[in-house]
Amino acid sequence: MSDYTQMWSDLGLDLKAHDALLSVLGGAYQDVFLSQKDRPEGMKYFDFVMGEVHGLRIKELMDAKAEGRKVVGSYCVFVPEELILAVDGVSVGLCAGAEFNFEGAEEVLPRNTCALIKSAFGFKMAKVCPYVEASDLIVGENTCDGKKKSWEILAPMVKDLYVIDLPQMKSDTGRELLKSEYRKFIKKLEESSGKKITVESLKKGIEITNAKRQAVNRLSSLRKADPAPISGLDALLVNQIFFYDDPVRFTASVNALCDELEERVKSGKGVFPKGTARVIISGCPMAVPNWKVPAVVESSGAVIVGEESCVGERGVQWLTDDKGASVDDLLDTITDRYFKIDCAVFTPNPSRVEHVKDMYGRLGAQGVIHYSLQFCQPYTIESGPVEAELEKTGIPVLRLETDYSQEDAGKLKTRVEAFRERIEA
Ligand code: BJ8
Repeated sequence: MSDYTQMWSDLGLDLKAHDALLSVLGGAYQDVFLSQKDRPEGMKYFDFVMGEVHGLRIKELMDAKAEGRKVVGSYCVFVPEELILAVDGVSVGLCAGAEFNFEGAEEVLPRNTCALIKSAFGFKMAKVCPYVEASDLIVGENTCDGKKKSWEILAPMVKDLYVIDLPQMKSDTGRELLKSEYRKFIKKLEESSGKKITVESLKKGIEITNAKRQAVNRLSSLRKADPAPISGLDALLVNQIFFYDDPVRFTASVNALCDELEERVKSGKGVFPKGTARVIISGCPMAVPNWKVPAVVESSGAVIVGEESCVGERGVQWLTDDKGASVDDLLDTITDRYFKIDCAVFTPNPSRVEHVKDMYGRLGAQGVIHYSLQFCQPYTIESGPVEAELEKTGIPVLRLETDYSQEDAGKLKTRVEAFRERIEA
């Protein structure tokens, strides 16, 4: 990696804490990813991106800012990338997946806040996240109570925080609320960037975002092969990088990876032996570098063949229709697309379990691991009915509730191994 010390210092990072973070991450990456066998050649690009995730990619963001483009950071797949691209902005994900500076986060948040929120605060307060510091605008959204209330605490810590209100029910009034919030968000983006959204710029944003989703969906569908042509860990990594990389370059790299995987499928080559127990993970999103559960699963003799998650199919399964003669027409198609997202913050939320059933059949899975973060009420509460409904239709389910610490890794492994034995039997 080149020397980015000056850039990090200019961004206001705490260089000592940042070095400590990078060294832990580098070690974890080596252990979890680079030690895997028979990885596709196409993963080299994603290894490179991860190696430069705080380096070259941040330099690109700084270059974009110097050209007058705005960097917009967000924490949820309800924030439409199409709109950010339509003002020539750069969209970056800010969710964090490491137990870092939780003691700092717990000075301003209750201890019983989910790790995803605590991690975002821990990173911000320790000044170790160049993405947060590079963002000209940060977008929060009213989803779970934890996020909703923590925006009030985050607001004074960042340059410009904008919060999108979201419906909680899939009703006509809910859809109207979403559309009017997206309309207000357009206004905010236009003010912040000084650029007006036009039909052409919005169609371009839709095209780029759809292409990215299509590439990731192509990758998902290749995972139905037995033997699996790619590990669940590597597929998750691609889904995580989705939120950071340049979208056009990312799309090309995923498609190149898929070309290689198609050849693997044709020749029957895989990363695990044919007949390895196949599972789907369903639940809370896993942000970089949250790799604990997939690493446990794939070191326990099972392979992950799909993620029903916002860092996975829930975030990309629908495309946005690009037909419309006005910005308002296109805002309707964007609203229609995002209103389908079946996050557990909605009540009721029946389509999520239907999606898991569909994935189970389509990807030839033998079991579902439901993953909730401790203190995440929406997913933890929904896990009971999801388990009951899946088991009723003969789908074996293992429910896991965990956090970002490594302390329970051994216990999780024992439970996953027992589950693998159950589905193999
Ligand atoms: S659309 S899943 S990205 S809200 S884990 S912070 S829910 S207490 S992340 Fe999410 Fe958008 Fe929904 Fe997807 Fe709250 Fe749960 Fe924490 Fe969570």
